[in-house]
Amino acid sequence: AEETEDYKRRIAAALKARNAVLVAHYYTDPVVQALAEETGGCVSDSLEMARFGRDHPATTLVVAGVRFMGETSKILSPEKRVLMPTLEATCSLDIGCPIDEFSSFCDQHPERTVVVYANTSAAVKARADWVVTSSCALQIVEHLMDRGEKILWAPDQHLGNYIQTQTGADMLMWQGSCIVHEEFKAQSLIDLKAVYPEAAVLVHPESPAAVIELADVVGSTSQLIKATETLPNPTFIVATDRGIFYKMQQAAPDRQLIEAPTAGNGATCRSCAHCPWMAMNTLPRVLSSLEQGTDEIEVDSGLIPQAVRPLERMLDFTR
Ligand code: CIZ
Ligand code: SF4
Repeated sequence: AEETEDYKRRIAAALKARNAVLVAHYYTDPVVQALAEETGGCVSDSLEMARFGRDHPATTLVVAGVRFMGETSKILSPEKRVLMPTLEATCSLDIGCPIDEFSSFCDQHPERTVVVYANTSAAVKARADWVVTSSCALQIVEHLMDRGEKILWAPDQHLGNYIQTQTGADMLMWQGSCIVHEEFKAQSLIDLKAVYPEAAVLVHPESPAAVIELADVVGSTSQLIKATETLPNPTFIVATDRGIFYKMQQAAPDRQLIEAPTAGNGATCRSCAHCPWMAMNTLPRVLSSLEQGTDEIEVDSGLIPQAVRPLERMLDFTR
């Protein structure tokens, strides 16, 4: 604990000395989220992280999250220095959607509007017409449907299927998935619901359809946090990364929060409700990145003008 406080003090001082601000995702370690709050940074979802970083006057952004979040910040603020605790923090959705294959998929369907989730590389964004996050995907797809557009969707198949079910949009789907959310198990969730009949089930739409069907609320991270503030239930069963409990506890301190089950029938899961890449964002890495500038995000300057357009479209749409 003393060591933690020491790191926090040193990081706070280094942020100030370098005109830097810490932006953390809801899935990072609670200690990192608390530090971002205490030092005037922000804790949020990927949409608000992007907006905060762009609008903040600091000249260096320290993005505690995964690589696509750092890249998005750099694309929106190419004049700022963007550091990450480690450049090794990536995402299975990003890995599962390599630009060459994605680009030929797009080439095969030139009549479709290309909508990609924020969890993608800069190169994939540069190939897209729209970028969305789970907090605005539904509205943006509805908007495109109203204009009669057919959609090519990538990379998360579960979020894509959920949106297609909700809107009836014509969506051709890339088959990616999140290794954290795909582990939630419907049958175990039914069993857990029976133990806590008064609980509301909160589900992130990167989860499988059978899990989404059991939800009282389906939503992005910010929408699920909001639900813990507004719903009357004494207990919430939560199907998303457990890092989110930090903000849920702040929002609803008197409620019981339970992780949705990840291992059905005694099987073991690979990631058990916590993203292994988000977990790489430790205090020592935040400090060394700041002090040594080792893990700086670079985005090919040729990609930036292309990649910024679908991102700004999203930010304007959700303003
Ligand atoms: O699963 C993720 O990486 C999410 C939910 C990102 C975000 O905040 O949109
Ligand atoms: Fe990617 Fe899933 Fe980790 Fe989010 S939780 S960064 S979608 S692997």
